[in-house]
Amino acid sequence: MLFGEVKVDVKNKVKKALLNSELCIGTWIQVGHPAVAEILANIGFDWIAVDCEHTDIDVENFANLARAMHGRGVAPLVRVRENDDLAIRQMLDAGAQGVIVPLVNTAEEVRRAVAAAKYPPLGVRGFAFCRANNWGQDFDEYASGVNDQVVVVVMIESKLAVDNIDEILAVEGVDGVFIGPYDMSGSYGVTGQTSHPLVQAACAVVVAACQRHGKSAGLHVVKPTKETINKARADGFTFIALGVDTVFIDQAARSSLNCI
Ligand code: 3PY
Ligand code: MG
Repeated sequence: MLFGEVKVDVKNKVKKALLNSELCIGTWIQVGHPAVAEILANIGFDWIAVDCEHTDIDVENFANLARAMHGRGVAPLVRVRENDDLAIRQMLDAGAQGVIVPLVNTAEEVRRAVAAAKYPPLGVRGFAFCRANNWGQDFDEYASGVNDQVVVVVMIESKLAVDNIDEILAVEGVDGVFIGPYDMSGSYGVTGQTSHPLVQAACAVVVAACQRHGKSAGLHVVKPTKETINKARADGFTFIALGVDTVFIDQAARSSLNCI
């Protein structure tokens, strides 16, 4: 990766995959228990996103989930509760390697998310001793390097965002976009019908724009099956979240009971 004449060594494997539009598979946590994080972290996903938008998972809870993932080869990401400086800063300070920012509709909103995730001069993230820099032991190294490593992905979940997709993708510092199929379906007036032609056409517009801008297209395959996963890949998505811990419990328990 080149910034001007300076070659940056991207060590964050999720960011590297995003910058190269390589397949990068994660999953999603809504149950804020470290045991769930440990189980999922051992399976081989590239990343796990902790969902703070639609759960009561807070910063303390996230830090404990990140501790549970630590050393197991998986990158902890957070779907932050909203596009807010403090919501983003606190999760990065707690050890998130990147943020997935929900309900972003305009380039201005993307610039705000990117600024929140980067230290000055690129952004407005505040400096402090925190879990991410080993409570200050790695302060200098972290402060000087993390802007090039942190992942910033914005969620495309509305018709307005699809209409603005070119301006959104043109913002420097956004590594990719991620479609929330349920909000997207609601925005097109077909709530819950994620396979509806209107939603599918919106997804195709987003993927095509990502390909034009050389950025990664992401999708949450909320209910993963061979068909839904293969379709996501065939449609051109490379940054894919498979399932949700709650959905895995539901699917596995139902299929066990159905064996009787
Ligand atoms: C959505 O479907 O809207 C989501 O945010 C899924 O993560
Ligand atoms: Mg959503």
